[in-house]
Amino acid sequence: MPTLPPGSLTFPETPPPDDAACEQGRKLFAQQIDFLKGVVAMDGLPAADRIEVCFAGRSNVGKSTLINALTGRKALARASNTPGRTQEINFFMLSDSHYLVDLPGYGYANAPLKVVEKWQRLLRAYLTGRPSLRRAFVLIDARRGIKAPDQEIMADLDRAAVTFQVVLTKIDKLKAGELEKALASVRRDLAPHPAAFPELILTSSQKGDGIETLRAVIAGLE
Ligand SMILES: Nc1nc2c(ncn2[C@@H]2O[C@H](COP(=O)(O)OP(=O)(O)OP(=O)(O)O)[C@@H](O)[C@H]2O)c(=O)[nH]1
Ligand SMILES: [Mg+2]
Repeated sequence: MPTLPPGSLTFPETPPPDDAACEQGRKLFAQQIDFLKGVVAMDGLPAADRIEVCFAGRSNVGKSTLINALTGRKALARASNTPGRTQEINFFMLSDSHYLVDLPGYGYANAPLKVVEKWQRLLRAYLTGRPSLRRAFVLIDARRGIKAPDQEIMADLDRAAVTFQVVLTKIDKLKAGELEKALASVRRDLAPHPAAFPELILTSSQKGDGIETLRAVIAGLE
């Protein structure tokens, strides 16, 4: 690991939004939000005509739960303890300006191989070939850190030059010392990725940490 000059910190936490940014995020997410459709093939994608962000990550990392927390809706996106719950690319329309996209998880070995391969192909095609995708949020379970399947997705995003931002999930499950350790390993693992947005968002959908920040970040995308 390269040594850094004192005081410099790669991949710092996204600073809390100022009042104006906070209000912008709150307003955006207070608007009408509806499920549009579940997509199983690239030709089923809606027109790429608005700002789009997606939530990618290993199965069970908390993608659907995070979308519910952002929108303040308990069961907008289907979440569950059963890995592999989200099996389609689910589009949610936020006002008429944004799409939020809930993706099927990767790294889930418990489904038939053919099915897994199909999702995987679709996921990659979407992540690397969607012109309106402004940012991919790659969710990482704070307890687990970045694993091989995450690295593969990140490498795809690097090659396609799609900016991705890491969102740590379930930070409520960590003690303060554990969080520091988790952050250090995530920072180290992200360093080689040119497409990684240089800030991290720490979240707990359960406790609400980071939700305001993430709303403001999404609202700030152009
Ligand atoms: N403690 C805690 N649990 C969480 C948090 N976020 C999600 N969970 C739990 O993690 C489990 C998986 O959440 P989901 O949102 O379904 O995960 P997913 O990434 O959408 O999973 P797939 O659709 O299978 O890929 C559920 O039991 C959630 O309640 C969090 O911030 N804190
Ligand atoms: Mg899901």
